Amino acid sequence: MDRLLVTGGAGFIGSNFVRFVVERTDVRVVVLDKLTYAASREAVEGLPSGRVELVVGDVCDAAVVGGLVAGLRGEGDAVVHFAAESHNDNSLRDPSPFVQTNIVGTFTVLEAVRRHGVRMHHVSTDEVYGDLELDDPGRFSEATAYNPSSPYSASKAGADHLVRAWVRSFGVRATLSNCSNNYGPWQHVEKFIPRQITNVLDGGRVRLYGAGANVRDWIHAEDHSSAVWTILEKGRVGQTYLVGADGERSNLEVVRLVLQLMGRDPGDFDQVTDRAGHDLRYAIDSTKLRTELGWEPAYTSFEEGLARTVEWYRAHADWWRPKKAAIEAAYAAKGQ
Ligand code: NAD
Ligand code: TDX
Repeated sequence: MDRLLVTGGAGFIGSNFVRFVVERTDVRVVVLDKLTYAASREAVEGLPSGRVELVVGDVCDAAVVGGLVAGLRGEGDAVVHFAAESHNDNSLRDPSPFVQTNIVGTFTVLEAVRRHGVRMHHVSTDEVYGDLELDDPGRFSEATAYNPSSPYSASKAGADHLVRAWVRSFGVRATLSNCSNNYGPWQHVEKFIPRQITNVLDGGRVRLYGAGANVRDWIHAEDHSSAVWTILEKGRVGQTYLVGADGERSNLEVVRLVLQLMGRDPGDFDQVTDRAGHDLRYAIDSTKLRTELGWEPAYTSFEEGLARTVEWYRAHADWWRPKKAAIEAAYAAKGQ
C-alpha cells in the first residue's frame, strides 16, 4: 500500500487502525472525519506529522469525498471506510443519523471509488447477522443469512448490500469485513467495557443490562486493525471476511472480571433496565480469514487485554472524564 483515505479515522477503531498503519509501514494516511461526539482529535494528533493528515468533513458530502478519492489513483492506494454511527442504544433513541451516515455515507464513498477506479475496504459488523441462541453450537460465518435487529445493525446491513451491489454491477474493487465486539484504547465511554471501567474509576456503580446472560465475542482493536491490513494486502476483491478472536464471554462474566481486575468485589454491580430488542449472542467463525489469508490475533488472552485496557483508562482520565457526566446523565434518564 502507498496512500490510504481512512473515513472515521478519528473514532475508536479507525484511530487504532491509523496508528497500526503508521507504526508499521511507510503508508501515508488522510483521515476524513466529521468529528462527531464519538471522535477524538487527540487519537490522531501525535502521530508522525506528514504521514497523517486530518480533513474534517462529512462522508455524505460527495464533493469532499470525491475530491479526496480523486487524489488516490495509484495501484497501492485505497479507501478504508470506518465512518459510522456505531452505538446501538443511540440508534434506538434516534435512528436518523444512522440511516444518513451508515447508508448514504457508504453510497457516497462507493460512487466516488466507482468514478475514480479506486480500491475500497468496507468495515462492518457481525450484528448484521442478528443473534444466536446461547446453546446454538454454530457461529456466524460468511454464509450466514442477514437478519439485523436494531436500527444500527439494519443500517450496517444496508451498507453491506450496497457494497456488494457496486462490486457486481459496476466492477468496484471492494472487500468487506464483519468483525465482532472490539475493546481497547480510545473506545468511547458510552460503550459497555469503558463505561464500567470508568464508572469504577469515578467511584460510581457498574451497570449491567438485565441479567447479563447476553454473550459478545470480544476482540482487541489492534487485532481488528491487523485483520483489515491483511485484507487490504491479500484479500480477494468482492470477498467478505469475518473477523473474530474466539473471545465469547457473557456480559456478567465481563462485569465480574472488570471488578476483579480493579480490586473490587465481583458481585458489586447493579442490574438496570435491559436494552429493547437486545441481541442475545454473537459468535464469529473466522476460519476463512485465518486459512486463506494467514491472519491470527495477537491478543489470545481476553483477561490480559482487558487488564491492559483498564490501565489505559486509568492513565487517560484527562481524555475521558470530560465526556463522562453527560453520558451517565443520559443513561440515568433511561433507567440505565
Ligand atoms: P466510533 O463511533 O468510535 O467512531 C466512528 C467515527 O466516525 C467517529 O470518529 C465519527 O466522528 C466518525 N463519523 C461519524 N459520522 C460521520 C460522518 N457523517 N462523516 C464522517 N465521519 C463520521 O465507532 P467505532 O466503534 O470505531 O466503529 C468504527 C467502524 O467499525 C464502524 O463502521 C462500525 O460499524 C464498525 N464496527 C465496530 C465494532 C465495535 O465493536 N465497535 C465492531 C465491528 C464493526
Ligand atoms: O452499560 C451497559 N451495560 C450493558 O450490560 C452497556 C453500555 C451495555 N451493556 C451490554 C449490551 C451488550 O449486550 O453490553 C453488551 C455490549 O454493549 P455495547 O458496548 O453497546 O456493544 P454492542 O451493542 O454489542 O455493539 C458493539 O459491537 C458491535 C458496537 O457498539 C457496535 O458498533 C459493533 O458493531
